[in-house]
Amino acid sequence: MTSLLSARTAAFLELEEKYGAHNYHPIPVVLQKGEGVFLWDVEGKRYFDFLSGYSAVNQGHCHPRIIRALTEQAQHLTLTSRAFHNNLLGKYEEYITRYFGYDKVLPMNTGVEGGETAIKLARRWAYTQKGVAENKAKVIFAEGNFWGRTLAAISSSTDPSSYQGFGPFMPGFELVPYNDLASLEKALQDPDVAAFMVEPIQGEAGVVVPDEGYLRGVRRLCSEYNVLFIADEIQTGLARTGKMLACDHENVRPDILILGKALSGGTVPVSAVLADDAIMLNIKPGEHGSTYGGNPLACAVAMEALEVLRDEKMAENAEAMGNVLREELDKINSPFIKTIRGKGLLSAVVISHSNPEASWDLCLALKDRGLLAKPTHGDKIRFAPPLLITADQIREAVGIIADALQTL
Ligand code: PXG
Repeated sequence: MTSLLSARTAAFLELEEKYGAHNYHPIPVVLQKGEGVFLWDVEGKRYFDFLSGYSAVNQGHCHPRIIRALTEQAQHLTLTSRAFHNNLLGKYEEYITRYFGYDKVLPMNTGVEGGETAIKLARRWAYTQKGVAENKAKVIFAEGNFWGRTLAAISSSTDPSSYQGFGPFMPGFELVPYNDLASLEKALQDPDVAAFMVEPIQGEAGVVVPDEGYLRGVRRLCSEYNVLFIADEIQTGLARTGKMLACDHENVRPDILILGKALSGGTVPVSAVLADDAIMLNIKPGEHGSTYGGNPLACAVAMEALEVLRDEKMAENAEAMGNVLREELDKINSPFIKTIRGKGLLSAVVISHSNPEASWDLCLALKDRGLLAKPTHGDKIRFAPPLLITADQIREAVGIIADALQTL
């Protein structure tokens, strides 16, 4: 099924098709404006945003405070590189380490760089602190993980569309099933293991929520076997699941915490790796970094983005509105909804239909009715609106979803 496109929209699509690499398959909508929970296309049509830039826009589109911080700082200083100091880096480092309760932060840009940084920290810690022999360190990942597109990230992937045809792969990576503490314990018994890197809820895999107690179990096992627990909270963190961090649901503190996406409220790429001195100080000057990491524009924006989350009680709203969303979705009487799952405002429905294209078709029907969402892994559709959404807006959006399901 294809929805009818105007000549105007088609022209934008053709331009991308002709001049851009074909590495994405977007929903055919061309957006030009965003405000809060809404997006507008080039025809002026308004949509509920139920993706939030894969959770980069938790604070809502063009949040006025974040945009003010961005534009004000942009008029003074945007980048110096780390060859010199800048007047915001220390202030930001103090702010974010106090906010999350770690000794130190290492600032990067994209989420995947945060993951790479965490793994380098863990390997270095294994060699200098744990006593693993040079080049022998192992990092364990969970099957179904997604942490980006670099060669290291795809080396831990179990999704052929991520890794196939891009080998050879990074050595020293091993996999265990997600949500399986017995398998994890077996893997951690190997004395060469430096770290276990895991998403508290698997986002890209389709919002896979582990059993209650899994994260506490991971914490206990990592401590018992002297292995670092790396939490990839790039998609789950920053109030998305109803707590500031998804790890907070089980009151566990990872040894290394990776943040990204909403750390800039959807403005510029900002990621951060947080850890205590015993881990962080093993990397010395010249051994890691990035041209844009810690730039003053990013520092100004990240502080405001974090402040907004707290001031506007976005974690609390995500918790309350997530419950409303799943209650309302539960009321829809459709044979095509197989499962509804999630935590806070990170939700997904699993579609069951004889047509393998049903989820895609449903997203087109949603688009036609004014709601934007995207399928992941065929049959799953993530519903993750900005965290300032209201109960009335959720009811209106679920009305659209119920109506669109009728077209299948
Ligand atoms: N960790 C998690 C849990 C993620 O969801 C990353 C790391 C990587 O972040 P960067 O900023 O490097 O993309 C993600 C990214 C996409 C795409 O189009 C990315 C994500 C989800 C869906 C699509 O690459 N998450």
